[in-house]
Amino acid sequence: MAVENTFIMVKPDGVARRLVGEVVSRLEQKGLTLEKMRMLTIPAEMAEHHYAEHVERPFFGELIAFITSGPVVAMEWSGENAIALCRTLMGATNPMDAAPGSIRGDLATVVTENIVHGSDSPESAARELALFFTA
Ligand SMILES: Nc1nc2c(ncn2[C@@H]2O[C@H](COP(=O)(O)OP(=O)(O)OP(=O)(O)O)[C@@H](O)[C@H]2O)c(=O)[nH]1
Ligand SMILES: [Mg+2]
Repeated sequence: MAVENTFIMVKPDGVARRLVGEVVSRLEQKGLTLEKMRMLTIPAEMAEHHYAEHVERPFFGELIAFITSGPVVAMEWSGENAIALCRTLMGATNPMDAAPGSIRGDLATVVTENIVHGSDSPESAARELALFFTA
């Protein structure tokens, strides 16, 4: 058990569908702590840095176009095991596989528009928090 900080983002579809409060509420009710919050429209170059691990994937262009298509809400959350806990609350990447009760399982239908992003490791969390909160 260790207190972790993680980067969570409500993607453009979640903002457009007025689900920011729903996402924040679920993480707060779980017992996690909201540390920072920032609304922005991500510039293309920043999006390419954020998703650099996916640059070779066939859906990279679609991913960048989508994540830059409107405002997002970027957040830092903390708590015991916050990284894995947030991934569990988010549900599987593809909403078709995401369990009912999870954010994606309850609220999303297609893989590109899956409402939230969450860091997948301590290294990703440090990199993503630096990208969004110290730039
Ligand atoms: N169109 C398409 N998009 C995909 C596919 N796989 C992943 N994505 C998108 O790319 C994002 C990043 O993929 P991953 O990092 O593997 O998934 P993830 O960690 O659950 O999602 P993030 O929290 O957004 O990083 C996903 O959230 C999806 O929106 C795919 O096969 N097709
Ligand atoms: Mg990921």
